[in-house]
Amino acid sequence: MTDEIDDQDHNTENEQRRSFLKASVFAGIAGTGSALGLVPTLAHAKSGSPHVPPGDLDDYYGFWSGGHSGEVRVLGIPSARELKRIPVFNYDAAYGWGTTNFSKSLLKGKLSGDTHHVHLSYKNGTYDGKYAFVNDKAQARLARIRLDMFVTDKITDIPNCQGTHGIFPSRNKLDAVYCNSEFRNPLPNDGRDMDDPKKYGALHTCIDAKTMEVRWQVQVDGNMDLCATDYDGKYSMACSYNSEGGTTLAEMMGKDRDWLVVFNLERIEAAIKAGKGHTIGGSQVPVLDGRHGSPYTIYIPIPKSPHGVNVDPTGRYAVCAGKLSPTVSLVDIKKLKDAFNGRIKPRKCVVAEPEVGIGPLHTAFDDRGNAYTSIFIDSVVTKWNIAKAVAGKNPIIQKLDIHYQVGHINASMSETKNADGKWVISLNKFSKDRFLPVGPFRNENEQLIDISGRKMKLVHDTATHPEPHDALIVNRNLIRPKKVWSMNDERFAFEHGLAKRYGIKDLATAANVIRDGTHVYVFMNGIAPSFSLTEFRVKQGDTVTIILTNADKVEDLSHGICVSHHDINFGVSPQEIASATFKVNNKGVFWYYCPWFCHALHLEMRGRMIVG
Ligand code: CUK
Ligand code: CUA
Repeated sequence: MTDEIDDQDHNTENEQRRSFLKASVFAGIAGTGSALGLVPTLAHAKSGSPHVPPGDLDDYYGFWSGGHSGEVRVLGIPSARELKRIPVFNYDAAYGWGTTNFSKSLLKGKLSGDTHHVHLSYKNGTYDGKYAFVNDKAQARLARIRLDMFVTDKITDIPNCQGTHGIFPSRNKLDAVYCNSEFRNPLPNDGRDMDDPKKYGALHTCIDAKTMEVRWQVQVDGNMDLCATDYDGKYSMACSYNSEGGTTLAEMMGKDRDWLVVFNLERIEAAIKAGKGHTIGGSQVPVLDGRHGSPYTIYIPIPKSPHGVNVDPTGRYAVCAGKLSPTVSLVDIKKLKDAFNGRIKPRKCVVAEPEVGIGPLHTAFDDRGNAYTSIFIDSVVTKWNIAKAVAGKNPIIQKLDIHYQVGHINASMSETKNADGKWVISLNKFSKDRFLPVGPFRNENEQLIDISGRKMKLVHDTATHPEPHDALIVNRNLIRPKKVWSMNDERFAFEHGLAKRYGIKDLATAANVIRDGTHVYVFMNGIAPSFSLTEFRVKQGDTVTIILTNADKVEDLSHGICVSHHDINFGVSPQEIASATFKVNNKGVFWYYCPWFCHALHLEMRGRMIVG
């Protein structure tokens, strides 16, 4: 291994174009690259092919956050084919998310969210295949997705917080999910202290991964960004900028160092158990004061406005990127105990601080002791060696150009003990000239990099709908989704409750219209290619609840119901039960039909709602 930086990707033409793009980012006018009429001319490496031939399956599941779309996406890797969009905080007509009574009970009237970070539940340092968790930065929520069915099953409102950003689950067992609030706000936020930002606060929140209930919160100095846990269940960590406590950009960039905040979970749990928490406003969640000087936290100084914290697969090091400093700080997790006991200064936990490029953000790992850091302003991925950095040697192995302005990066299985060093995904914020132009709002460009050899090789560009922030690449053997629902699933409790109340014995064969005052309950099934009711009659002004069961048991045979002019549209997959409730305001005939192509006579799968 040599210490030289690999220059093979820096040909002259490429350099000129990149210099322009870099300058434009500094000047805040990124996005004008195509005005120069530049044509992509890079010759891509051809080996490590991402091609998955027709009929073959991918080796990995990719879990992508969907950013301001509010969803989570599933891709196959290495093909980068999009397999599914799982609605979480957003409206989605295909699945009826935002329409069905179940989804409405979770969304509580909100139809937008901002998902940044998706992480899966763990057992013994690797994925247990049970759940995915994702944050909503817009409305301070955490959602859970069931991976047996790839559906959202819980959404938790996080009290006292705004800008819930970094999240990370426990890595030793299914226990907790830790959530950082990025914005500081008055505590409680009820009209007090509005013009006194010094009194604002940000909270680190612990949510029970099994019940999704909020267990406790710890108030910190500064505001937090990304989150990571260790592998032993002892610590959670948050990179923290704005140690200044400012409210404007200039104020937030005043200091040369901010922090990595480390939370001592054992001490926090003990204090909560001993009843030491206080409550804020109307929330019942116990809160501890973890600001400077508390036994619950340490603040490790990190240059400068750090962004991103990632723990390597050995569990020994946390890597915290500088963002406004060209460095990454390597924190030795073994030293945290001494820092908590006051035997060493927190800063002594930093065992190396190599320069990796301008604007470092996030770091992923292979199985050979190497780290891959995304460098936003330089538009490169820097490969560097952890052991060399700790030994004080030049750790840089290669800098690979990406296109353009990478935010998150991740490697296959990088956030587990079983990192496998096969692929890196670079989630680039600007695509500029890489795809056919589609108007002023552009897709993003996500680039697949083969990291199996000594040199990284760029092998694939993928346009994605804006804006994924983060992604996981998970060995497919760890995920075991089912193909058909069980009609007894707890998800259908509401519909079973209605059936019981109105004496419906079997939802799979139901064909009943039951009036209860001005509320009409319509129980029907779908079996390709027909509904069990080809018509039902209601009165103008009624409220109608349709309870639809897909009685087919055949894999991939979905139905659904769309009621013309009533904004009702939802799907039911095999053996699934769902319901939706709506008002009928106008007399007339309204066709309902099955919106999922289910049969040669799918178009005939319809009926009439007659409103008299
Ligand atoms: S943040 Cu987006 S690039 Cu929300 Cu993970 Cu760093
Ligand atoms: Cu059922 Cu189309």
